[in-house]
Amino acid sequence: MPIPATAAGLAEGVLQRRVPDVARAISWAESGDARFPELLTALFSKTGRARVTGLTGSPGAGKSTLTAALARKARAAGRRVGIVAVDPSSPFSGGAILGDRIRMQDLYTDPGVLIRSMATRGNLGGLARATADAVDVLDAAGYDDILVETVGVGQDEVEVFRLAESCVVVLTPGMGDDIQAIKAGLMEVADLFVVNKADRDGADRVVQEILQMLELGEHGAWVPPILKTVATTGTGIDELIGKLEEHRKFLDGPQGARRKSERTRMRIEGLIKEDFLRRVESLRGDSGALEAVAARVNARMEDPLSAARSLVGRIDRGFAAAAESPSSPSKKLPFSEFLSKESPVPKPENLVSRISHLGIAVKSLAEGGAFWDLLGLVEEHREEVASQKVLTSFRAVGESHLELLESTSPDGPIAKSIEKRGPGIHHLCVEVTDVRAALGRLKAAGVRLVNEEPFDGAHDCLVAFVHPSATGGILLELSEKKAKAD
Ligand SMILES: Nc1nc2c(ncn2[C@@H]2O[C@H](COP(=O)(O)OP(=O)(O)OP(=O)(O)O)[C@@H](O)[C@H]2O)c(=O)[nH]1
Ligand SMILES: [Mg+2]
Repeated sequence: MPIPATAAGLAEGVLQRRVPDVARAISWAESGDARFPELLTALFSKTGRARVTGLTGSPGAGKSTLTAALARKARAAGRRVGIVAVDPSSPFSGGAILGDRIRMQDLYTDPGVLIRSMATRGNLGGLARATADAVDVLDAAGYDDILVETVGVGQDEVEVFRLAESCVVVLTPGMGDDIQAIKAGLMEVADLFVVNKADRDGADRVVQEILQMLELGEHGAWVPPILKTVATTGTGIDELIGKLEEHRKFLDGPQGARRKSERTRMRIEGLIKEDFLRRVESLRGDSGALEAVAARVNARMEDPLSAARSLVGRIDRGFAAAAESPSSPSKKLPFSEFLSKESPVPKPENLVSRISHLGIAVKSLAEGGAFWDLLGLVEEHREEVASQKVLTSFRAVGESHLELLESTSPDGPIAKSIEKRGPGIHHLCVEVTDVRAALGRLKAAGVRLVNEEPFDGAHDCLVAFVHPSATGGILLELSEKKAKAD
C-alpha cells in the first residue's frame, strides 16, 4: 500500500497502525514538514494513552541496554513498544558498534516494536519539539510504552528529556565529576535514578552521592528513588519497572495532574520560543535587516531601542504577510510559518468602509450650528433619537458628515457629557459593513464595549458604541446602514 501524501490520509494510516505510515509521520515531525501541523491536529485527540519514559545519562552509561531490557519486558507482557533514540551513538540509531546492534536484533525484527532515531539538530529547541511530536505519533499509533533515550549533556537534550512522563537518569560507578554536571542540569527533572553497571566497584558510592544531593536539593511530593541495575544481565530491571509503575500511579493522582499541566505548558512555551527565535534569526540571514540597522546605530543615526522596536515591527509585518502567501515547499522555515499562520497576526478582513460622521456635543443646535453655517456647511437633516435623548443635526462634509448633538433631557448622555467635559467632540462614527460582526470581533479580543448589542440610530442605521479606553481616547460609534425595505 503506498504511503499517503496528505495529512488526512497519513493520519488514517497512523491510526490504523501501519508501520510505514507511522515512520513517514515521524519523518514529517522531524523535518518540520508543512503538513505536520494538520497531521498532529488529526491525531492529537487519540494520544495520551502511552506511557512515556525518558532515559538519559552520559555516553556509554548503558541507556540503550536498559532501554532494550525495558522493551523486552514490555513485549513479554504483550505491550507494543516505541523507541525514540535521540542520540547519534546509540545502537538504536545505528551509530554504535555493530555488536550492540546485533545483540538487539530481536527488537529490530519484532513487529510490535518500532525503533526510530532523531537527528541531533541541536538548535533552537527544534529537537525537543520534533521528539515530542514523534512521541505523539507513536502514542496515536497505539504503542503502549514509549521509551526515549537521550544523552544528557546539552540543554537541548534536557529539554527533550523533561517532556517524558517519567524521567530516568542513568549514572554509573566511576563517573567522577559527571555527577556535578548531573546536579546542575538534571537534578530537578529526575524522577528516578538508576546506578547502572552495578556489577562494577563503586556503585554504592554513587548511590550515596545521589542521596546527599537529594537531601540538599528540593523535591516535591515524589522523592526520586535510587536503583542499582546491571542492564546487561537484567538485574534490577523488575525493580525499575516497579518504581516506574509507582511513579505512573503518582502521576495519575492530584500531584501528577499539576505536573502534567506544567509539562504541557512547557511544551507550548517551547513552541512559542522556537518561533520567536526563528523570527529573530530571519533578521540576520537573507534580509540583511539587522546589519543595516546596526550600521545606522553605529553611525548614531538611530538609538538601539528605536532600532530594535522597528525591527520587531518588521518581524510582525513580515510574518503576517508570510501567513497570507501560499506556502512554498522550498521555504526555509516551514514550521515557524505554520506557527505564524496559527497566530492571530494575520491581517483581518476590513470591516470599516468610511468615516461616517464626527459627533459634536453642543448646548443648542441653533448656537452650535451658526458657526458651521458661516463656512457654508448647512444643515441637511435633523432627527431626534429618542432612545439617546438627543436631537441631531447633520451637515455633509464631502463623503462624511458633522453631527451636532443637543440633549433633549438633562439626564441624557449628551447632557451628562457636556456637564463633565463641556461641549466639543463627543464621538467618531465609522461605517461598518456588519456591525454585529465588528462587535463580535472586538468582544472576542476583550475590547470594552458600551453596547454589546446594536440599536437603532439616526439615518436608518444600526449602531453600537465602543468605550474610549479601547480606542485611544475617543468614544467610537459603529454604524451599519440598514438595507432599505421597499
Ligand atoms: N558491565 C556492564 N556493562 C554494561 C552494563 N550496561 C551496559 N553495559 C555496556 O556498556 C556499553 C554501553 O552501553 P549502551 O547501552 O550502548 O550505553 P548508552 O548509554 O546507550 O551509550 P550511548 O548511546 O553511546 O551514549 C555496552 O558495551 C554495554 O554492553 C552493565 O550494567 N554492566
Ligand atoms: Mg545508547
